[in-house]
Amino acid sequence: MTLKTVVVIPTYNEVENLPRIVQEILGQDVPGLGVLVVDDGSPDGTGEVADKLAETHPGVIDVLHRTTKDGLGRAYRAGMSKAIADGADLVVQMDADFSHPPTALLPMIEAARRGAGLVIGSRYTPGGSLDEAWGLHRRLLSRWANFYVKTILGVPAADVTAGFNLWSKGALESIDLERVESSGYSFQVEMKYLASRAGVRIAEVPIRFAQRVAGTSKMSIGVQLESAWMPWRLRAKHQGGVQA
Ligand SMILES: Nc1nc2c(ncn2[C@@H]2O[C@H](COP(=O)(O)OP(=O)(O)O)[C@@H](O)[C@H]2O)c(=O)[nH]1
Ligand SMILES: [Mg+2]
Repeated sequence: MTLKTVVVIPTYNEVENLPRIVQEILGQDVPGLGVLVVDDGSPDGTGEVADKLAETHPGVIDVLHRTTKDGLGRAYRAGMSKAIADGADLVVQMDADFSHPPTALLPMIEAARRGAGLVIGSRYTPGGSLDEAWGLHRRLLSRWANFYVKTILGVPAADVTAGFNLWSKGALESIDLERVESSGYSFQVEMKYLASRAGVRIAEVPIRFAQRVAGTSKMSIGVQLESAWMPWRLRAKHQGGVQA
């Protein structure tokens, strides 16, 4: 049976990357593959480029326009809900900037077919790696973030902060996206935590996480603060203790 797989790509000023990443995604030998771009009114015209791509690929590429930059977590919540409402069996989260290799899509889908509800495109499972261009400081920061989250929340995965994830429809339904609070990048951690609490089977497929190809990072200090604070909030909320 062909599963309908929708790759959700949140974009904010990714005009150079978007056509290239979409082309590479659709070049994968995956039946039933679609793309949903969630653009937050990018001033660089990414939304218009997405509309043109949707016009030339009807029924394969779709666009969700939101009016303002409203955070990665909120963009994903809207996009993933739409993908499920439109009939997706599997939903993939992927960045527009080529950090997440489209070649991993097939092995990730295979892992879902074997019964995983969440498949992480993982930098830290054996065989995974980071771009050699990443300096020591960035490597240590990423490792530290993973260790920090795992120590507080105990999520059973090697890469808890990963942004490249595949979800089955059933896993998303058992989490209930409406309950997810994170507006920014801590969405990634919150989703994995809720999945592990809901008993979702988690698998990891090793990836090489590449350096962004074009454009600039949208990581901000506000996003980092939310990410530092969210594990404590989640722990207080779900495991008793003082409500944060
Ligand atoms: N729609 C939307 N996309 C966003 C937002 N923030 C980041 N993104 C997108 O999320 C993906 C990851 O962001 P990126 O800047 O590469 O983060 P980094 O890899 O941690 O530096 C990219 O495709 C961004 O364009 C946002 O507020 N709204
Ligand atoms: Mg990036």
